[in-house]
Order: sequence, then C-alpha cells, then structure tokens
Amino acid sequence: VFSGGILYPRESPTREVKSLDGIWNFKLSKPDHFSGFHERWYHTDLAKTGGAIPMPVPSSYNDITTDSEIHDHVGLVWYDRTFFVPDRWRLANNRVWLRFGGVHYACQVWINGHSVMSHEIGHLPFQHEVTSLLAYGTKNRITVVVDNTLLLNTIPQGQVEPIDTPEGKKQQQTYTFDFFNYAGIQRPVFLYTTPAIYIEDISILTDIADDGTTGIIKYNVSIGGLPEYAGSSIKVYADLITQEGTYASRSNPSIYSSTSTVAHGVLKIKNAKLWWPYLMHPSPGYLYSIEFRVINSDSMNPVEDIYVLPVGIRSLSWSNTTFMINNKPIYMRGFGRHEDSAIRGKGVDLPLITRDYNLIKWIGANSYRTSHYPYAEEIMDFADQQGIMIIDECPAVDTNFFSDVLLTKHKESLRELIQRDKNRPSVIMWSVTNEPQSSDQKADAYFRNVTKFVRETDQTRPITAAIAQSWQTDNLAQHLDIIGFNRYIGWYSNTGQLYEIKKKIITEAQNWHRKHNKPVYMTEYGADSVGGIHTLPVHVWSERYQTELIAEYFKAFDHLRNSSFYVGEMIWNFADFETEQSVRRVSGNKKGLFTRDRQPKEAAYLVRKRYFELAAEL
Ligand code: GCB
Repeated sequence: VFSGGILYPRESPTREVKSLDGIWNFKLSKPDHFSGFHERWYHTDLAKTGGAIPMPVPSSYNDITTDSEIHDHVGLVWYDRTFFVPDRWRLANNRVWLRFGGVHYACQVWINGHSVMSHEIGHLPFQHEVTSLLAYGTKNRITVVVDNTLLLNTIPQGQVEPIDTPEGKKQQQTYTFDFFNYAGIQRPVFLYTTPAIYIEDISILTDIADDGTTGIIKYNVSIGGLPEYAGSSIKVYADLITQEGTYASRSNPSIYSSTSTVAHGVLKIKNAKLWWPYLMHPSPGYLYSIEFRVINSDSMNPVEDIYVLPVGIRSLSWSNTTFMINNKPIYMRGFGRHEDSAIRGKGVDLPLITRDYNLIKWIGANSYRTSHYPYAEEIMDFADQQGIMIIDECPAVDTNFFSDVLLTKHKESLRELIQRDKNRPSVIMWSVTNEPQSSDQKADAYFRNVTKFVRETDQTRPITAAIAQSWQTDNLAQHLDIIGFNRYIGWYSNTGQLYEIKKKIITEAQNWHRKHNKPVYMTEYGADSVGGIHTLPVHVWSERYQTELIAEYFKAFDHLRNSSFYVGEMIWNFADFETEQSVRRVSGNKKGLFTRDRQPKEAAYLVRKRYFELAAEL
C-alpha cells in the first residue's frame, strides 16, 4: 500500500503539516449496501445526496448518535469534507501527501473524485502522494468509504450472518474477541508537504558499546524522488541533539551513490544518557533527536529536506531465563489496555491519553501491552517520552481458523506495525497474537511462519504472544522468545475460590518454562468489579473481590520471582471498556483497575502499593 516509509508527519524548515481533523459529513450506505458506489457519492458533496449528518474525526462513529442503526451498522459508511490548499503549496519541487493514522477496518479514499488509495487492516497508518490531484488556492473535497465487516480472512476474524428485523433483512456481525468493534476514521488525518527530493524512511538501531557508557546509533535513511543524475551530489547529514538542545554528535555525511537510494551512518556519543524505563532511573525516557538533512551540492538551494526523529538509546538482550534492558534485568509490572472511552470509542483523544499516562505513573507501572491491536502513534509518543515499555501487539486477536490467506494478511499487519514502530525505544517486544486456537495442529506451521517473518524483519526485539490454551496442548509457545499466558483462576474457573490461585499459577508458570526453557510472564489475570459494589462476605463483582483476587496472584508472583525465568506481571485491565452486548458483561468488561471515566477502584490502591515496592527493589 505504501512504498517506502510511513514516518510520522512532522513540521521542519522544509515541511508543512495541515490537519484535516474536525467535523466531516457522514452517511450510512443503505438501504442498498452499495448505493454509494452506484450513485458515485465520491463525485459529489455527500450533503447533496441527502441525509448526511455531522461526524467528528478522529472518532469511532458508533457512539456519537443515539441511533442503534449507526451503533450496530455492518458494512459501508461514507465520510467527506472540503478543505483548502494554499497556493504556495504549488511551488515547484513540492510534494503533498495525504496520511491517515488509522481507519477501521478497510477503506477507500478519493480526492476531488479521483481514487487515491485503499487500505485494509485497521489501527495502522497509510499514505499516498496527492500532489497532482489537488486544486491549489481553492477548495478540494476528500471522500472516504469505510467498511467495518470482519470475516474469516480479516485481521481480526469475525463472521456475518443475515437476520430478519422489523425493518427488513439485515446483517449481524459476530466475533469471539471481547471488545466492541468500533469503526470509522479513528485517528488523525494529515496533509503534509515534502520537497521533491525527500526523506522517505529512516531506520535506526541503538546499542551501548563494550565500555558501558558510549551510545551507538546506526541509521539508514532512504531518499525518495531522486533524479537519475543526482549521483554523488546528494549527501545525508545527521546531527544528534540533546533534550536540552545542544549538539551532541555529528556523523560524517553519508553519500548517496547511484547504486542505492539508502544512506548509512553511525553516530557515537560518549557518556550517553540512556533510555531507561519509568522508576528505573531518575530521568526515565530520555530522548535525543537526530536532525537528518539531505544536501544537494549541485543545487542553488542545497538543503533538500530536513526531518527530525526522536531517539532513545538503549539495548535489549534476552536468554532462556532473562530479559535485559541496558544490561539490567527487566521485570514488567503493568497491564493490558484498550483504546476505549465513552462517546469517542477508539477515537484519538489527547485529554484522555494524557490522563491515562498520569494514571500509569500514579500506579507505578513500567509497561503495558497494546492489547489487542496497535495503538495510535500519539499514544506511543508518550511511552517513548515517559519511559513506559510497550509490548506492541498486532491486531490478530482470537485467531480461530487458520488459512494461507489469513497468514499473508497476518504477516502484512506485522510488517506495517514494525515499519511504523521500529524506531521507538519504548517498544521492547512484538506480540504476534492474543489467544489464538493454538491447540489446533495447524497453529504450529502457521506461527512458525509468522515468527520467522518477524525475526527476518527485526532481530533486535524478542517475540511474544498471550496464550490462553494450556501448556500441554499449545502449539505456539515453541516459536516465541518470551512466553506470555492469560489465566483467570478465581474468575472464569474456580469462581469464588481464591485459595486455588497461588498454587495453580506457580505450577503453570513453571510448566511453561520447563517445557520450553524460555522466560515466562503473565499477560492477563483479573476479575470484574462494578465500581461501588461492596459485599460481606466478599463475592464476585464487588470491588473487594477484585482486590483480594489480585492479592492472591501477587503471592504467586513473589514465589516465582525467586526463580530467574519469571519476568513480569500484567493485570487485565487498566480500565473498564466497552464490549458487544452480552449477559456476561455489565455494560462492558469491568476488569479495570480504573473505571471507564478513569477514576480508581479499590484494587488500584493495592496495585499502586505493590508496583512502587517492586520499583524500589530494583
Ligand atoms: C481474555 C482476553 C481479553 C478479555 C479477557 C476477559 O483472555 O484476552 O480480551 O477481555 O480475557 O475479561 O475475559
């Protein structure tokens, strides 16, 4: 879909960024599923077709109106808006790009009636050059059609069945994963400019030299738009700048040769300030930035393009029993999360994101998993800046039916995820799946293939997954570097029997390690509690039951921490979140330490006490 990179749009002396966020026009495609295509809605203003309503971008569309038709819609929805492109963008040697942070699940995009691009697999960015499609100094129209349908060959999987309703035949979406399938243009939309010769992609690898103090940054910069005659007149400079704004290191310019469009270089910095996780160092999340400049010595205006990339210097290493950052053992204390809140659904919301990180730090966590899909880049930026370690998960949740078509798409989701997040210091592992049917024989070959692909793409981070099948029947763990398991003793099994937790969890973690000789951690455990419910004696659904259940797991973890292979504990979930309607769910999943509006439940105080104690031990 995109050739080259998918760098986040950043302003620089050579680049402008314009947001297309705001209120768009919105319309369901009904009664005929394809009416928008038949009537060519991309050739006209949606408003003129009748029945369009205002819809905010970014946001999920499901909870914005009071209409269950929109909330439960299966199939196509249409968006459009107009925008202005300044005349100065027409300048020679300018390119204009259109970039979406994420549209769920699949979409097609038009500019002024011309099809620009399509994308499948939600939660991942995509872009295309639109220079020649825009009208400069005047009004333009952008149209997007979005399809939320999940089938057996989508990531994640779902199924659609026909239903009869009083209004006629409709489709109903079903899926086995446990969160609501929010959809729409859920992340920011940008137009941005680059010069004709531009930085297309940057890949960096960081390490610490044997002296233990010198930071090493290796980089590759690929240049787009190079004319054939450019030859050796094109040079790429890289300056490392500290957080305080001083120059720390400058690499010799790497020269583009006519045989390659990639420039390589190395930056070395003595006494480097390393990127450390939260509470592992007085200033966690230290970021340098590298200013990359493309200089064309043959040109009247020698500076072609400038892009500034934030960089954290850190090393990762792992063995059969340990996981290390900067040569110190990692013990993860955190949770699984969701992109979820009232009204906006999965829409990027800066006040919410900022609040969430304040809560993550309040509770003393050092890590979380982006269960069960890649999170917005705006969310990932905070993790880099604040020293929160991320287990970066692709959208393959609850894979139940394995096929070659699915495998190809699964790998594509990982390719796009790694392409997007490869430079982030916060990302310490790739999670290739959550709770697949790994007892199925087919899972073995399938995940051998998936993990081989990830290892070929990135050798610097270990591969993990969250497994629900038992260690006896599972066919996935042998392909991982670090094994995560989800288990709900005291909730789905042994309901009410908190005394069963400690021995069962210890035994299971030991069995995973014994079978595979790999580090192990718990990716999920927890209990639902409805904020405000208190019972004596203590029963399920009360705040106290959740607290006491979590305390029993802590006893298991304290035992396991004496054995070297155990590397972390993650509670399900950071906050309450929306699911599909179900009698097993009380207005959503209530396993949050925080309510959906981000206030603490009783268990949050217990977890806070423990996480700060764990941090103090390191
Ligand atoms: C799980 C799933 C998660 C669910 C959770 C639960 O194992 O990975 O998506 O929300 O259990 O609460 O049932």
